[in-house]
Amino acid sequence: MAAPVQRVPVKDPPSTRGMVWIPGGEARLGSQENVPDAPMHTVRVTGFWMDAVEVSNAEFEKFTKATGYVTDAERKPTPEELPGVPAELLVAGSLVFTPPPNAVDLRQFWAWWSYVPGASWRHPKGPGSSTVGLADHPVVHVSWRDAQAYAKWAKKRLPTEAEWEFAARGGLDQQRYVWGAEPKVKGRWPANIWQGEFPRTNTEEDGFVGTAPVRGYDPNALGLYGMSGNVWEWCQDWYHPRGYGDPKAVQVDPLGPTTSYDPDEPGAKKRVMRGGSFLCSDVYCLGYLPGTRMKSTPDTSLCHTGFRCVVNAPAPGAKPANAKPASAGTSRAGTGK
Ligand SMILES: [Ca+2]
Repeated sequence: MAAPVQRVPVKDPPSTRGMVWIPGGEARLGSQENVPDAPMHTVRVTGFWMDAVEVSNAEFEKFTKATGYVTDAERKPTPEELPGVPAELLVAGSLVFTPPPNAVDLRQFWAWWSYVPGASWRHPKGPGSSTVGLADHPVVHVSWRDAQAYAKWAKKRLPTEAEWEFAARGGLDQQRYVWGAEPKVKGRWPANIWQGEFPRTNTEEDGFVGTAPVRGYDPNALGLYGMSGNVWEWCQDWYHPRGYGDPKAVQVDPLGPTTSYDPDEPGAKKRVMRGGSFLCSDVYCLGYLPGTRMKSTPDTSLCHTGFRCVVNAPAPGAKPANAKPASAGTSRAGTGK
């Protein structure tokens, strides 16, 4: 029997405007696709609030205007951050998806990823591009560190990986998709992923080649939009292929492993990303399914990665926790690591 979660009063609870209450409970999480790093396991999660949508360009702009924050992609890397890299190559930029001109082996991911100097959340495709017309699209080219900075400013935090998947499944038990068992709903794609021959031909059946508006598709059963496809979302956890612990034990509000390991790149410590992106399809990337995982270093930014936040605050209708100590909130170290 797992230890009960310690409850502490929440003083001055944060605003939950634009957020959805995720009732706590127990669920089977993990991939049904026999993905080695995501075995099925049982998690018990305390209720929390989650942003209904991914953080949009408009919301991120409010943050940068209020704080003057400069993202990792906008900042020239130092020689200490990238030892051994020639000085002329130390330029601000980010990773942009570029369809290759010729057929490629799907293992050669470098064939469609380019480090583009000047690419950032303000210039998603590089110099000359902008976010005009994309105010309600998810912000991209934000690193885990950038997401942490935003969350701190917003008095929120990044979700744990368990919270993210628990919320994405929305009470549907072990379903392949966040909307159920079938790939389409009433003949339509319920999420922004990739249709066509990856990575060269996007037939845009779902309406979008790149990002879609944060409310571009129907929400899941809990009222969360975009929990499948569109952009990957940073979680606070370190990535480790065995990060779920004992699959036979019930994990209570797990915070993830205390260190990171990626067998594909053993020297790099990485954070978890969830939910997949507009580049996902069953041919290339199952990341848009609720149980599958991705990882990247905390300073990496990409054109298909954003985030959303969560907070611990009293449940809807609960009495203020500072008046009655048992109503809500947990002792979890929820500010990230
Ligand atoms: Ca699409």
